[in-house]
Amino acid sequence: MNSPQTLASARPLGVAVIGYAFMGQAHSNAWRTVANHFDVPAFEQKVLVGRHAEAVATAAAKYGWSESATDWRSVLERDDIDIVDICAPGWLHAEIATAALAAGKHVLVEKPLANSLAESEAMVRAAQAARSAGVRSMVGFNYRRVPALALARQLIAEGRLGTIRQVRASYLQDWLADPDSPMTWRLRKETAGSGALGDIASHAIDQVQFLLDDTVTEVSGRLHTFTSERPGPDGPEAVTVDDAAWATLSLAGGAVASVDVSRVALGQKNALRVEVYGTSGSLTFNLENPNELFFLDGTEPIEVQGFRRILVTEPEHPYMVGWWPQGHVIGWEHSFTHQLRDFLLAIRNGTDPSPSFEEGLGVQQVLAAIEASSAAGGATLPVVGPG
Ligand code: SOE
Repeated sequence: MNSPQTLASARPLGVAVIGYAFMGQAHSNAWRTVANHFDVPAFEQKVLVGRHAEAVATAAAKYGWSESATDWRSVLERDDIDIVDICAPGWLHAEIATAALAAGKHVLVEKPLANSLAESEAMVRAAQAARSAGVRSMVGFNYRRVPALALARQLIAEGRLGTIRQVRASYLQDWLADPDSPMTWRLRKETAGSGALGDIASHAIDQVQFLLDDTVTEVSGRLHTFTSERPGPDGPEAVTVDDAAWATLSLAGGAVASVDVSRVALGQKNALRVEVYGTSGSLTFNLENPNELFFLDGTEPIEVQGFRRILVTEPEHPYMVGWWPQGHVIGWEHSFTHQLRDFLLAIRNGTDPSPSFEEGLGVQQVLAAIEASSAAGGATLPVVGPG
């Protein structure tokens, strides 16, 4: 394994992003922004990688990359590339990430970690081997870096809610509500692994574990596909993944959670909602209003108790010191900028960033248990760790 570039070396860290569609654009935007707002180690936006030469060259010029390339393997051979940020679809994560780690590159990979447990386990093994050589790896559950959700975790850790009893997490979208919306790689099991489950329940489950700093031990789940065929380029194609998923979860610390996700919830655009209920307080959040966290302090006299809106825009709030003067709101894309800030600081400080590949695997294990439970008619099943 090659040695990673560390702070001791004088030149800026060289960055490659693989993938230039939605997530490649979101990550590129964060790479373009992060050093304007946070004190991070110097880096250069070297190369954007994609399959179609012309399209990736156009995207690279637009998103601030010095060059573009079509062969990710040759990019991994380059000595001037230190960080590989993988925004390619899930079926490519394991192959690219394990090769990049073996080449001594620090790796950030979009969620979900991979499409299967076997691939996720291989990625964890690669990350562990690389870690001992100082190579860092992280999975991109960007919503951990929404300031309001980071604040929610702090309040829970400080005991402001008492003992957590119950969490409701839902992630509702409607971009597949129209049965005539066309087939994409996200609707084929062999390319996407699963549907709403892997794509957005992964975020909701990660939030439950992140907010409570706890682990899901048992699940009962159900998956459903409402539209089983969609128009493809050569006629109708079978949809082989779920449109929606539901699960109840038990956590090691004694809390219970419900998760429901959908990509056909007409009218819900990108609604990641979280409600946390403890013995002495409650919190609610909706990503469609990302600067707001609602907090109820159950220790106040009952006649003045009520949910209070915290506008999470003060420099005292997580990440906000990097942005505008107090009171100025930020948006969805900032979570990716914060994610890069934390990843780059971990590289500079020689620490392991979170969520690690192990944490990503933990989410995959919960997803796999929900899928197995659904296949078994909703049976309650344990979350099974690696072999
Ligand atoms: C599509 O459902 C999607 O782009 C997810 O893949 C992302 O993780 C989420 O942030 C927004 O919705």
